[in-house]
Amino acid sequence: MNKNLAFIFDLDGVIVDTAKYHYLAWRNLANSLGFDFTVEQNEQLKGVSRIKSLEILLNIGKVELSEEKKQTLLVEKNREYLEYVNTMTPDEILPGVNQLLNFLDYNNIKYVLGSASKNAPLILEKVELNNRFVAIVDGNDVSKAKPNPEVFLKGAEKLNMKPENCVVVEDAIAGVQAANTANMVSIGIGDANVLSEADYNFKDMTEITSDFLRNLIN
Ligand code: B16
Ligand code: MG
Repeated sequence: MNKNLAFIFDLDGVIVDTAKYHYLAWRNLANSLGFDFTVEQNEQLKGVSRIKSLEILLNIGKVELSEEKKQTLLVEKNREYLEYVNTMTPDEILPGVNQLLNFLDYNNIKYVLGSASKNAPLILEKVELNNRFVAIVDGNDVSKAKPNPEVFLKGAEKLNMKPENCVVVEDAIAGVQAANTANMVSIGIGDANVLSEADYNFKDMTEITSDFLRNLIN
């Protein structure tokens, strides 16, 4: 086992692209409230908790609702979102992910999931990755959403690793900030201009080469 390094993976935008399903469900909800919601606006919801996502959405539509109504809408949105999730198969694992996990397995480097999603266990099951992670830390385990580092610090505990020996792979600004605050190494997946706070940037998971990983390990 490599005792010097371990990985923490975000889920949406890193392992799978569930943002497109979140978008369809949030857009439906927005339409039902009488306003539109664009793909560009959906960027604001990436990595953000479910309740915070609703608040951002309502702010976009300039709609004010009671707490009770918000709870009803959250249940409805999640019900629709899960209809999409239930159609997911291993084909939806993003390119480069399996190769990276295989590299880590081969080098005895442990890894956990660190996601804001309360649906993370189901999603991993649908894409048949549930048995590969040492542990899953998700939205059910934390009280403070990213950019608070709680989810990643809990991940480090599960890995039995010091935060400074953990590498976080994230696609959202809030996630990169959470990793940095936790004193972990941050890898940003996506637009390097958007994720400029990350220690390392890659356009997508296929760009993380074994040479890069070997340098990181050593
Ligand atoms: P759920 P991640 C996040 O997943 C998504 O990026 C974000 O859009 C979503 O609102 C959040 O999970 C909560 O998801 O409604 O399934 O609990 O990127 O942290 O893996
Ligand atoms: Mg994400």
